Amino acid sequence: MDGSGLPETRSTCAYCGVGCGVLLRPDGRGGLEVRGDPDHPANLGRLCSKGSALGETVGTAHRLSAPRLDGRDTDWDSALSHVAERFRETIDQYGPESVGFYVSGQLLTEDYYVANKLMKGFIGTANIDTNSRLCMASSVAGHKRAFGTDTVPGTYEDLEEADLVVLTGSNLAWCHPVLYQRVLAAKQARPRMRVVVIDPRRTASCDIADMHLPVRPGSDVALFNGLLCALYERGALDAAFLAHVEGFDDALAAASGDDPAETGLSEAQLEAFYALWAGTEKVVTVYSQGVNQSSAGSDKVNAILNCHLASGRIGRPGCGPFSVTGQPNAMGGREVGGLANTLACHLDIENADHRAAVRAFWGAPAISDRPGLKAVDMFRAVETGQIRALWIIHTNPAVSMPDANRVRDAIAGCDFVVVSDITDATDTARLADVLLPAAAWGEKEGTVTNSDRTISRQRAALAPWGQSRPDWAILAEVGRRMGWQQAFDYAGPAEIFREYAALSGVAGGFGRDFDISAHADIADSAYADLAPFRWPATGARQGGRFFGDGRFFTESGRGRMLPVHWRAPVAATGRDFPFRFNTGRIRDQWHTMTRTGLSPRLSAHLAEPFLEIHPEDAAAQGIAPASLVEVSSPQGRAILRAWVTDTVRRGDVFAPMHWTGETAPSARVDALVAPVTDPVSGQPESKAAAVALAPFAARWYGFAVSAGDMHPDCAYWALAPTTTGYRAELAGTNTPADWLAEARRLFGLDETAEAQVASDPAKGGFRVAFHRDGRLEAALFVAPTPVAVMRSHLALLPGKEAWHALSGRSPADQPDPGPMVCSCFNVGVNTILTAIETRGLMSVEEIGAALEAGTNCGSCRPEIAALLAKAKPREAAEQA
Ligand SMILES: Nc1nc2c(c(=O)[nH]1)N[C@H]1C(S)=C(S)[C@@H](COP(=O)(O)OP(=O)(O)OC[C@H]3O[C@@H](n4cnc5c(=O)[nH]c(N)nc54)[C@H](O)[C@@H]3O)O[C@H]1N2
Ligand SMILES: Nc1nc2c(c(=O)[nH]1)N[C@H]1C(S)=C(S)[C@@H](COP(=O)(O)OP(=O)(O)OC[C@H]3O[C@@H](n4cnc5c(=O)[nH]c(N)nc54)[C@H](O)[C@@H]3O)O[C@H]1N2
Ligand code: SF4
Ligand SMILES: [Mo]
Repeated sequence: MDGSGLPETRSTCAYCGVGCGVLLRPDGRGGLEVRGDPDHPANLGRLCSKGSALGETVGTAHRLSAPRLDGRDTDWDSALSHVAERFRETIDQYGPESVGFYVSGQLLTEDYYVANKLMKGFIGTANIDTNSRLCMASSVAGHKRAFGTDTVPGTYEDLEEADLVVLTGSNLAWCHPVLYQRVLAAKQARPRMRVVVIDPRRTASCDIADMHLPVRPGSDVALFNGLLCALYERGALDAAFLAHVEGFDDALAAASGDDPAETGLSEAQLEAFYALWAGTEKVVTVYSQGVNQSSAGSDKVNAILNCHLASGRIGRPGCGPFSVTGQPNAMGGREVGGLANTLACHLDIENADHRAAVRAFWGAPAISDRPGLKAVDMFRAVETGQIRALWIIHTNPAVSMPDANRVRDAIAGCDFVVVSDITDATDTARLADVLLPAAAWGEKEGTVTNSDRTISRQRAALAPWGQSRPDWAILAEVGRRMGWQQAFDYAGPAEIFREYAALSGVAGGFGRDFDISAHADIADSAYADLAPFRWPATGARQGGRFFGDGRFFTESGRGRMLPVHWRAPVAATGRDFPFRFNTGRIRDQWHTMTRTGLSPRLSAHLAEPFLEIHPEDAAAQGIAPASLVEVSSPQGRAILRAWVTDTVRRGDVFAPMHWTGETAPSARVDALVAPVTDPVSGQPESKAAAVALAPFAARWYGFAVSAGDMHPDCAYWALAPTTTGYRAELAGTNTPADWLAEARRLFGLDETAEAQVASDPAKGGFRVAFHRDGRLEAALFVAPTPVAVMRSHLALLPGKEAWHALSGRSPADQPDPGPMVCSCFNVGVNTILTAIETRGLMSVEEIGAALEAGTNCGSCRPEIAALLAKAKPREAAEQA
């Protein structure tokens, strides 16, 4: 395909917890060609839009290439000595509790293992926490309460074999797209399969739903408590399985005290859901951040687990609760014990025998005997000065933590901050005293565990960028320089993996679930070739499901049902802050966009931060479609584009979490979120802030395209890459005195760029297009109301001869494709709508055949279906 002749390297996708296998081949230009691995059990060759675009996000000039100390490039030796000395000095002077690591579920297991060993065993404090606190902590807590360990009982095949798949607080279509496609394919093959989506919003996942329950935010416990009562009343409990379960009476008594009406659903909706669940033997309940990211997250998890335990719908094919993990190695991080309240290999920090065993295994001088600070408390301790040296690895907390402005200020005020990242262009990296260049995905080696306990290799297909080094190597070197030469003397990831597998055997000896000791002696060559496998992996046991046999990891050996009660989100909505602020993900961006945000095709799907708001709420607040909204909470404010839509409930609004100081500084949504946490798991309530809305009083709105960098300086801006350069949305409260001069400043263009101007001062309109050597350099469109120009057409023009650009429209012979729907084949809304109208296309398949849209990764199929649904009634009306 590429002529490079190089063999393909088998690896695993960099992004979500589905953990798809990929085949990588260098493209000879520093990038990679990426395709799905047909032999990987998670995806069998499929990839979603993000996985398909991985090649566009590697080997770019955005990379950090050398260590940096106080803003200046330095060598590794100086940087690492400095880090080791400052941590050592801080510990000597203020004790081990004065330092912290904040790491990530995107680290490879080997990286994570070294970080955890260094902190818990050698520095001797458990002040290591991870962004998994913002992600999986409630599932971990719920699992441990019910099962005695943090175990995901089932496998992906269960989602295909189930007769009922319930998605609660999961937008699987956008966040676990390949798993979603597996469900979709199973449903097409077996039409009696039912899908229920429980989500306050009507999401893309509802495309395959037989039932959508738009619950009141935070009310899942009431819903599942109602289900438990319904299972009891309908005789749908499993008496034989209940013999292996304790706590049933208390759980049922608690459940019967809750009123399912708290969900805001009608009697009929509740009855239909309960009847379907009770009447179906094979049920899988998939849950994700709508469950975890809640001040009642752990109780939500246990309310779900209660129903599966009581009905015996667990650990058998097609049955079970299923917590889908977000990050590529969220599971691996939990397994190594990377959370502040876990130890290693599912051993418990509070258990003296476990501690002694791990300490002996590591030959460690110390072992932390109590949980460390969980993320929110950790940054609070940074703020108060209790933590004086902080190392942030593979995460961007200045954006993703609740109360993000306060967290950003706390990091800025910390005595000593080390950040390991692949780029310096992040809100957090900008605050570092020492910035360390990490080797990125595609350049480093290790393992990850996906949502169904499958451990796969990530492998390198490219040399590390510049001087960058793998995270494990950076951590191990600091460990050695702090004086623990032998404990951190690793030759490579294979050696770390062997040690880790051996330690898991120690855990297995304590009867823990996580045991991969079959690999404790794995040779380097076997590690290099390691094929995906599901844990456990011991001499006696390989993979499989847990708990179908009624054996659990609690002290009694029985599963545990918990009495839980519904409670409302902590931030009360009321007169001052009447709206419920929900946040989450969009299809084509990954978190803080440091990688997906580099891809023009991924950025074309949704190029700007937005706020979904119900039409009646928008009307009542005087918010016009496509205008800007000012959103405020007691913590902060944001400015977002209004997306008026009835997919949200009245009173709820939704905004994506992705935009940052780098891409849209006034759209950092975590600036609005209160640092409220679940009392058991410490996970923040990221989806239920209380906010007020008001029209943003923009004096002018702008849209710009440019071949080169832009330097926006106004109240609102959002920047996105295009195939020709950049595009930006702009808005301001002050009108520049000289628009032409302002445009030259924005684009960094001097007088040598020829300006073509059209202005209408009376109406507040101004347009300028800059040309050089007959080619368009940049163009700016300004108006007193949201600018109406053909954005996707204009984005194609920079670098081309385009004297018509100033008109803001495409010439008749070049139709405007409209906003991007299919990012694999660059097919826009207008192209699809036109094809539906002029060619009479009736199905997603027909559109695929005609335009290719939706035929590669399939991530956009729900959107194509929605366009069809919209277009068809119109067609019917026209024919009538
Ligand atoms: N495209 C893309 N995919 C990703 C990621 C990404 O950044 N981009 N990130 C990955 C990561 S780390 C994670 S953790 C996963 C997250 O995957 P998901 O959890 O599926 O994603 P979210 O959009 O955060 O939230 C899911 C849904 O929860 C709903 N929700 C909010 N409040 C409630 C509630 O009270 N009850 C219920 N039942 N639902 C509620 C929201 O409306 C939202 O639709 O995605 C992973 N995959
Ligand atoms: N309001 C709100 N807030 C949320 C959420 C939400 O739904 N709503 N979701 C939460 C969840 S579930 C999650 S998981 C978090 C995610 O939030 P973060 O973890 O903060 O987001 P990322 O953008 O994934 O940050 C990863 C960082 O690692 C860098 N990086 C990439 N590769 C490497 C590497 O190989 N080594 C190193 N050292 N660095 C690398 C990237 O450039 C980037 O800066 O956000 C949480 N915050
Ligand atoms: S579903 Fe997409 S993002 Fe997730 S692992 Fe697979 S290809 Fe990567
Ligand atoms: Mo996550």
